[in-house]
Amino acid sequence: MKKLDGEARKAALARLSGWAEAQGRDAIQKTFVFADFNEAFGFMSRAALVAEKSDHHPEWFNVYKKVEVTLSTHDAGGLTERDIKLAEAMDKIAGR
Ligand code: H2B
Repeated sequence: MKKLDGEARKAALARLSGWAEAQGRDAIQKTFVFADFNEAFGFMSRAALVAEKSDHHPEWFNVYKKVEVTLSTHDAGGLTERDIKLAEAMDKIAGR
């Protein structure tokens, strides 16, 4: 999988909303805030199934109703289309 750069990268990032480029590494990040822990963990459970099925996994940190997500393709050493796809799936699962 090829790292996204140039115009392809710009176009890919433009497809997403609420995701920002990480500082100091080639990755994207978003913080999801839910109503409570049950909603947050439900999101994580559904996202985990998508991640496992597509063999592409998030880096994430959960505290109560907040889930901080970082996406990067480790095998490629940076951002690829696989991260954009997972970001879109997570937005859909979270309903935003
Ligand atoms: N997830 C992410 N985010 N990046 C990867 O490069 C990656 C992964 N590689 N999940 C997969 C698993 C790889 O390690 C396995 C062996 O297919």
